[in-house]
Amino acid sequence: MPLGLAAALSLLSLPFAARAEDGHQLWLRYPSAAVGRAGSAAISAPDTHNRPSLALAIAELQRGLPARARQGRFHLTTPADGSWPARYDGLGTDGFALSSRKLAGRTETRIAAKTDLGLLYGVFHYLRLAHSGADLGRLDLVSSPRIALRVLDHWDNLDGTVERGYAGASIWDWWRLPDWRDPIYTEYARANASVGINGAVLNNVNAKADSLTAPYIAKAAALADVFRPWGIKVYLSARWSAPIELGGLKTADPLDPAVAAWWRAKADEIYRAIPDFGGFLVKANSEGQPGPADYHRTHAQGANMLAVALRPHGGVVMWRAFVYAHDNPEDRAKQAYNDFKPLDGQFADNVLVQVKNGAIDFQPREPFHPLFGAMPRTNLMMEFQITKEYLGQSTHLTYLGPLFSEALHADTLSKGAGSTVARVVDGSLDGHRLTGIAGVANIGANRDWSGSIFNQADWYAFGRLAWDPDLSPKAIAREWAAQTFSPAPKVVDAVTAIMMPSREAAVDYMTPLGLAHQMSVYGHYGPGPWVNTLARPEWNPVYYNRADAQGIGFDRTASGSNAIAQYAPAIAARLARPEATDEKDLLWFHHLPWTYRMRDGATLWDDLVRHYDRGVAGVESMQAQWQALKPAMDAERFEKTRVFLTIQRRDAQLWRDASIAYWQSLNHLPLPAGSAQPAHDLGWYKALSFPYAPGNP
Ligand code: GCW
Repeated sequence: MPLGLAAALSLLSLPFAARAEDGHQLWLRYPSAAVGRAGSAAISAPDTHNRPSLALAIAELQRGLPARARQGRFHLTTPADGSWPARYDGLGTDGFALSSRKLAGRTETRIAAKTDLGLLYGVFHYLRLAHSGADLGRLDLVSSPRIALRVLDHWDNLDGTVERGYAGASIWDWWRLPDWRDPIYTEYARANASVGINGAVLNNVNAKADSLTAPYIAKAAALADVFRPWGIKVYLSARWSAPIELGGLKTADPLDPAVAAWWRAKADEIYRAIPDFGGFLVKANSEGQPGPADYHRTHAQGANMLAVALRPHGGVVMWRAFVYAHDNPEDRAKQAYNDFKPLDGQFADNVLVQVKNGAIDFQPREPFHPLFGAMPRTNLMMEFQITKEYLGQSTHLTYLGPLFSEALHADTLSKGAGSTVARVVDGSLDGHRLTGIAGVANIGANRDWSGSIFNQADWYAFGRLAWDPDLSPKAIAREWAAQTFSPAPKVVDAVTAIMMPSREAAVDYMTPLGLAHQMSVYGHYGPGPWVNTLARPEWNPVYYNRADAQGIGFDRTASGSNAIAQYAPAIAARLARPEATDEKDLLWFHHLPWTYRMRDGATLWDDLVRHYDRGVAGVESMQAQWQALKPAMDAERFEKTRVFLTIQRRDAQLWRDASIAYWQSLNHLPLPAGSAQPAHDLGWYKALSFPYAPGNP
């Protein structure tokens, strides 16, 4: 091709690339209309020699500065570079300060941090404000992360599939690593750094031992090299039985000296390749995974043995509390507490026990996990699920900010009022320094990363809440909407109005009033409240709904499983009485007659139906609001979301109708006035089959 033509084509391709609104740019779009292109801005910063994070901070600032800020002057400083204002001495590691003032008609902006990574976070925050329409001329803020380890857990398998992944294949190209470092790894790290995420567990907790072999350590090391300047450490899920599978040992007993020695040598080997390796995540004695209980050892004995191997290198063990056993007849919701609570105080100080937000499994709504507040002498970290296994996966618009925030703000009352889950997790309640929060990633190889445009908001919100659990989910939605679509107040208001009630709508059409785990056998997507055929009792929806001719709900009071006794006495006393229980959680804790009177006088049955109706109506209203946004949206992202909302509307109706048809087959009650009969009989819903639904293991 003649040179001139090539040059012309490459010029042409630029605007096209910039115009493709497929969502790949996430919230970091820096739309060309808003970003000044005229030369570089005046940035004074220390020499970037050997300071890769600082170099990234400067490059990011140049890249993202909006036109309106380009004429200003920017100063980036750390204490090492002199001119450090004493009032910033209290900044935490990785925290930053932003200040600006007008000087002779020009805005002077200072970004100060104790570390280069802090500067990078400061730059990202400045750009977040800049692209959300904030006044940049009078900034004065300091911000430090409340939680030390802010981690994404990837349930990515070595064959490229993702367990519970709804956004395509894994982005880790294990086969071509470590040689080929796909540019997507840099984009991934940049997106994470922009919201303060500083760790990534690369492989599924249902782990293969192969991840710990030399070739795979080299692959993980290549990723670690890419992530390092962005402040992101890599971690690996460790398969408990690796000493047997890889080391040829006869046992994986944590008290066997040969087993401990194997893990020490393995840790040493990993740290030779990855000097800042974060540590291990472990799913043990859960859903068929091996673990220390196979040798009659406790979770603490298991975790501590690994902790010893990692300690010389500064690594941590994230030990999951998601355990329940097929041969344990106890209420599944009680089992993790029963196993872990007695171990409080026994875990090494470089162990974090990773607890899901609720005691069952990432349901649309769960009361907070009773382990929070019950293990004051243990580092407890939070595990959220960003990938929406139970909340409509990639198609339903169900913004998770309110779910995360609700869990973080639940009050455990363990040390009196204000003992929130957030204060357990950030260490302030019990004086812990090693703190962490994990989100099961919703990232895959789809162009839009998360399977839908709006699912990106859940990744974003996780990062923002991990930094500061007190941020309001609404403020986060506004920030995200402004950066993702447009800072125009009309757009931000309308997008936020769609997002904020969306999770409650899903609760209403899927599992209202404290119901849980009612999905079909096909990939945890559609309804199946009648299912009673799965191998383990607690895998079946009927285990959770306990519905019959007389009533519905799981009695977790003293007359039932007494799970309420796992909460602080004042909470347990409240939960003992249905009338004192929040109606949102009613059927989680109580088995009640269909005729039970709700607070507003309606029967439980009528109210339940009303919730299903409200859920469907909620989706209809989201559809209408989205439609009204059409003129303000690019065609591509508008259309994708429009179609997904159509799917969601259809699914919401299906959830409502199938559930009501099943309950009616038991209680034979008429629907309240104004509620329509399900379109089909129960047999029709039961016959639906979706054997290839995505995300199945
Ligand atoms: O929610 C369940 C999922 C499993 C998952 C498990 C866990 C990784 O259905 O796919 O396995 O939880 O959290 O370990």
